[in-house]
Amino acid sequence: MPGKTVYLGLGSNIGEREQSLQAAMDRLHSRDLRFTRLSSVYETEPQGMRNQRWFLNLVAEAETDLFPRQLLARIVKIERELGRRRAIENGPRTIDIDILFFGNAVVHTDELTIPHPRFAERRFVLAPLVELAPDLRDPVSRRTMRELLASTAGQTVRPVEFRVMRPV
Ligand code: PH2
Ligand code: MG
Ligand code: MG
Repeated sequence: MPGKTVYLGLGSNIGEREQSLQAAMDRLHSRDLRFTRLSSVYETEPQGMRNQRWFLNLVAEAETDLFPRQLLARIVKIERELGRRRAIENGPRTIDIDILFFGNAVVHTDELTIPHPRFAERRFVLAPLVELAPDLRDPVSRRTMRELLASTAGQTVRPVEFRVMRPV
């Protein structure tokens, strides 16, 4: 079964950032969440709360048979296992895993908003997304990732050599 195509955004700015990204990918991968492609890893200037270490960010594409709530439950469990403490909004974290898109679904519940509510203003999401899916359209605004990237500026993101290996 092909399932739905989802895009996940991963970020880390505490501890061994490379290791946290790889560990999160390894734990997420499963028979019902199959990674197909990964973007480069970027070192990115912190947004929201600026006085913290720079992040490593990447975007992963996967096929899934899960429902959005099931995927979220799995993500929260893995964030906890990797030492994530939910303290300060936009503050430092060992690992953050965000659902950016879930097929063309638009979801608004207390626990979950899809597409991710702030993706369109974040270069640390759009730069890696454009690598994978430049023509993907936001189901809400109908704009492509390439168009949205062009309208964000003044946020430094730079690809680094380190690559996360796709779990198989
Ligand atoms: N995540 C945030 C807030 N700010 N900045 C960067 N560069 N990368 C992130 O992943 C990030 C952020 C909240 O999740
Ligand atoms: Mg998050
Ligand atoms: Mg986030």
